[in-house]
Parts: sequence; C-alpha cells; structure tokens
Amino acid sequence: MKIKLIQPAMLPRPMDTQLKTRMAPSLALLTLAALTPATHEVIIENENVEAINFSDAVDLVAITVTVDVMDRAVEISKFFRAQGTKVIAGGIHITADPAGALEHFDAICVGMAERVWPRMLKDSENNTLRSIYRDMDHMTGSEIAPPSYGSIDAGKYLYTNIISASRGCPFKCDFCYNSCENAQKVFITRPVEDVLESIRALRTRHVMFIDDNFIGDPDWTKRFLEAIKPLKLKWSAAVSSNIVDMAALLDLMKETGCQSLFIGFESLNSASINSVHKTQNCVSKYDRLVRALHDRGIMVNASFVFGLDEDDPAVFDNTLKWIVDNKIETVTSHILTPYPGTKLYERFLNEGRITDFNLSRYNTAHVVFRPRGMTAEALYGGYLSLYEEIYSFRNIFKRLPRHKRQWIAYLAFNLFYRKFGKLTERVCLGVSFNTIGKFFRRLAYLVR
Ligand code: B12
Ligand code: SF4
Repeated sequence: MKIKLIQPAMLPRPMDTQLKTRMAPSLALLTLAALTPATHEVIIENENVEAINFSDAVDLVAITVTVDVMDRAVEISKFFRAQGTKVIAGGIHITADPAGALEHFDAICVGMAERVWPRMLKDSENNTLRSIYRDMDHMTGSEIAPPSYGSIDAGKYLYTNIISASRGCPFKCDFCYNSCENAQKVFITRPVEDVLESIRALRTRHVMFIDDNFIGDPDWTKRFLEAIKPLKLKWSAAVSSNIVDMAALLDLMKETGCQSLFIGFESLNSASINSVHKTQNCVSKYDRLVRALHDRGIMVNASFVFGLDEDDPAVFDNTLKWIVDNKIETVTSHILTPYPGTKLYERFLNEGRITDFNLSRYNTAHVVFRPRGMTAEALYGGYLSLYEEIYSFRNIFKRLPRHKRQWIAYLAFNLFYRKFGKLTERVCLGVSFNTIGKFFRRLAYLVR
C-alpha cells in the first residue's frame, strides 16, 4: 500500500514563530514509519513545514492528533474519505477522548501503536478495518519501537536529536492527559540499552529527552545515567519537582552533562496546586530546588499554569517577581486548559464552566472556561503581559545566570528564540532550521 502519515498544522500562539512549529519532527509519525513493513511505501507530511498533497493517490491515510489539531484532522479526514481513501487516527487526544473521534475516521487507535499498527495495516489491506483498536496496558518498555529518524528531511527542523525513553507518567495531575481513563495505567521505561541504541542512531552528543517525566522511575534514571557517563553527552529533560529530594540523582545529572531541566512548578500558591491534585509539588521547596539546580550549573525551564481556581489577578506579579528573583533561565506559561478526557474537563463540564468548545483554541493560549478568581479578560491579559515582562531586556539582564559558562546558551535562547524570534525565523528560512539548531548546539560545546 501507499500510506500517507500526516501531522496537521498547529495554530501558533501569539508569541510563537516557526521556531516552535518546526522545532522537532513528530516522533509518533516516525514511530509509525518504523513499524510499517518495508513492503509498503510511506510518505510523511507535516503540515507545519509543508502543504499536504491532497491530490496524491494513496491507499491509506494516518493522522496523529493532539487536542489543538483535532478540528484540522477532521477536515483532512473528510477530504480523503470523500475521495474513497480510508483514514486512521491516533495520538494523545484520540486516546483521551475516543468517543469524540469515532465518527470522523474509518478507524482509531486508542493507546500505543506498537502492537496494533501492523494489525491495522493488515485489516486495511483485507478491507476488514474495525472502527476501534485499543492497546492501553501490559505493554513493556522493550516493546516501544525506536523511531525511524532517517525518514524525514532533518533540514526542515530545528532539532531532530529528540528521544523518548519512556511513556506516560506515574503522576496524574487533573489537567494533564495522564489523568484520562485510558492513560491512567501507563508508565513504562525502555531498556537502557535500547535508549543507548537510539542515541547512537542519532550520531549526536546533544540529546533532548522528551519524556513526560524523566525521573518517573528514579532507579531507572540512575541506571541510565551511569550508562551514558562514557558518552560525554550534553542533554536536557523534563522532570517532576520532587527531584528536590534526590540530591544524589542531581549530582549524577550534573556529572553526565545535564544542561537544563523543564519542571512543572505550575503555581506558587499551594491551594492552587492542591486544586488540581499535583501531589508531588511542594511550594515551600521551590526555592531550594532552584538553588540545587543552579549550584550544579543546571538551567531551569519553569512551567506555570494560570487561571487555577485559587488564582487571583495578583498571581501574575507574584510569579514574575519569583521568576526574576530566582534567576529562572526560561519560562513556559500556559492558560489552564481543560483537555477533553481529563479530570479537569469532567469537573468544569459538571460545573457548567466551559465557555468554548472549539478545540482549535485548546492550545493553552486561550481562555476556554470561566475562571473563578478573575475575569477571562484579566486572565488572558495577565498571561500576555507576563510573557512580555519576562522577556524584557531589563528582566533578561536581571535573570542572567550566576555561572558565566551558561551565558551564551542563556542569551541565545532568551534573545534569538524568545525576544527576536521573528528575526531568527527569517534567518532559518534562508539558511535552514537544522543548520541554525546545530550552530547553537556547537556553541554549547565551546563553553565549558
Ligand atoms: C515533544 C512535544 C512537543 C514538541 C514537538 C511536537 C511534534 N512535532 O510532534 C513541541 C514543543 C513542538 C510541542 C508543541 C505543542 N504541544 Co506538545 N508535547 C510533546 C511531548 C512532550 C512528546 C510528544 C512525543 O513525541 N511523544 C512520543 C510519541 C511516540 O508518543 P505519542 O505521540 O503518544 O504516540 C504514540 C501513541 O499516541 C500512538 N499514536 C500517535 N499518533 C498516532 C497516529 C496513528 C494513526 C496511530 C495508529 C497511533 C498513533 O502511537 C504512538 C506510538 O505508540 C508530549 C507529551 C507526551 N508524552 O506525548 C507533549 C504534548 C503532546 N503536547 C501537548 C500540547 C498541549 C502542545 C501544544 C499545544 C503546547 C502549546 N501551548 O503550544 C503545542 C502544539 C501541539 C501540536 N499540535 O503538535 C499536550 C497535548 C495534550 C492533548 N490532550 O492533546 C502533550 C500531551 C503535553 C501534555 N502533557 O499536556 N509539543
Ligand atoms: S507530573 Fe507532569 S506529566 Fe506527570 S501527570 Fe503531572 S503534569 Fe502530567
């Protein structure tokens, strides 16, 4: 069969440039490509980097879907189905809300593709495609397929050195897809040797781990870090804030080349944290956590969510002050968004507080519910002006890291990605996204 794998275009947030939409290829599609027997022909189209070719005569279309692109996925599906081509959908949003997806596609995959994708292909060839395929538990880490990194043109992306070492997260925060019924049982790690193999396949010394929680199983993380010691990597990952109580693991992270950690602090207000059952976060330990990272020369990418039930308009000034006082290197902020299928969605729906059901606005840059402690306008305005404030020249300067060797990486990200993103985007379009990405990675090696 000739199979087309599609990632639909995401709607950029006001502060986004193509540096965001072309940041990395879809590992979901590269995984599907790896799982497809060589007897089939595979075409990958990422609408964020190229137009979808709708006039291609293909036998099967498969779309990967996050909540924000669901509406676009439905449009794409309609088009191909009208031509008589079967369309399959899968991904986080389909897994979280299968009921909302069924009618729009010929078949959907709920859960992971590794064990069901070959079956779906066979059934499609035999014209016996069922409407729903599920694989939600009992998969082991060794069954996670390594993505087929060679299947895309690396030049179109800022980074291709991304690796997934696990699936899921042991925590189940109410606003996260991990709180969905179909994701609840999943947390698995790949065998250490498999991840090492993926690193070798990428032929890079700079790796971004894109796991939900790189310390979901701290014993695994320790074993893995011991194994990468000889590789002399530089790496970054996302971890939960309970790492504050894991000093030995932090030492090992420093020793093995950890450059930065993405951490979901979410809020400085314990009552807000409790309102979404983020049980592993302890606000009173946040300052200590940041110190522990900075003392080890590890930069912090702090993630915050605004509009939690205990938030009032003062939340923006308080958070900005904490970010600047603690010299947080980079910040990712979100407006609270009730993704369908999550605990939060269920609660807001029951409370009649969802005001906007247009899923293309569910990208954490719109207010789609009625906040409790402020107006929707104050929430949106506060979210936008916080971003402006964090990345003002004055605050970029005030947040300059203590360790001089981090200055280049810090300034590169704060100036070229955030402050002058539009300009960098133009340079990337002229030179190539990957060349610019490589340039900044090399810079990181020059500075020790
Ligand atoms: C890397 C990443 C990004 C990157 C790269 C995205 C890209 N090019 O794909 C960047 C930084 C650009 C990004 C952007 C955004 N992201 Co993001 N991102 C991730 C992250 C951390 C990893 C995704 C990944 O590669 N996983 C590994 C792959 C292999 O797993 P997978 O996608 O689940 O695929 C498996 C199955 O789902 C299934 N499957 C997937 N697709 C298909 C299709 C078919 C046909 C079949 C059969 C099976 C199948 O099989 C796969 C293998 O088993 C996830 C968290 C996570 N754990 O997934 C968040 C996540 C996907 N992002 C999320 C969000 C909200 C966003 C943004 C809207 C954020 C923002 N405010 O801008 C944007 C836009 C999203 C978009 N449209 O792509 C949410 C989505 C929530 C939801 N309910 O849909 C997640 C889940 C984070 C979270 N915890 O909330 N993201
Ligand atoms: S710790 Fe992060 S990834 Fe895990 S459930 Fe909470 S928000 Fe999701």
